[in-house]
Parts: sequence; structure tokens; C-alpha cells
Amino acid sequence: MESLSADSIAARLNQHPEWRTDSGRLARDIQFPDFAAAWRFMNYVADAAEQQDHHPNWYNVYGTVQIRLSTHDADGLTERDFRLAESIDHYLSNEEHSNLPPRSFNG
Ligand code: H2B
Repeated sequence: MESLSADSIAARLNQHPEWRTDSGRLARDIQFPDFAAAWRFMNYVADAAEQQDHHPNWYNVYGTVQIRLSTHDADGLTERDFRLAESIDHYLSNEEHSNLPPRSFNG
């Protein structure tokens, strides 16, 4: 799959305000109330990732989950990353969480 152009990424980011780019990856950092809530979220995302055959890079500490999406095969961002981001947003629209300020994570 073709990686998206910078203009195209900027346009999509406008429609997904919870997401930003960090080192060329789609990034969102989330705080859950505790580890159990973070793990439920990660289980949900793992199922979505398997269905979509597209997998996140992420880092979890207790209730914090830092997510970085990119398409390894394309060495950039593709529609697949925005599709997984939408699944993540769908889950979060019904769950208790807060968005953390941008921080770097090189995973
Ligand atoms: N996930 C991500 N994030 N990028 C990929 O390029 C990718 C993937 N490729 N999951 C898939 C699996 C590929 O390795 C399999 C063989 O379809």
C-alpha cells in the first residue's frame, strides 16, 4: 500500500484531532484509571489489529498506553494506520480515559 503524502496526512489529521505525528508515526497517548482498564483497551485493540492485519507499536505502564502507528511495509503512514486509529477512537468514545500531553516514545 502506498504511503500517504504530507498534505494528505495533514488533511486526515484535521479529521482526527486526538492524533498527532511523532517521528513519522501516528501518535496518541492515553491515561486509564488503572492497569485493568488499560489492559481491556489493549485486548480490544489487539483483536482489531488481528482483524485488520495491522498492528500497533505501543508502550504500557500501569494505566498509561502510548500508541504509535505506522505501516512498516510502506515505511510511512497509510490508510491502514488511520483505519486502526478510528477503531481505537471508537472504543475510547465509550471508556473512561484522558489524553496525555505529547511526549516522545521511540517504539
Ligand atoms: N502492521 C503494521 N503496523 N505494519 C505492517 O506493515 C504490517 C503490520 N504488516 N501487520 C503486516 C502485519 C504483514 O507483516 C503481514 C504479513 O500481513
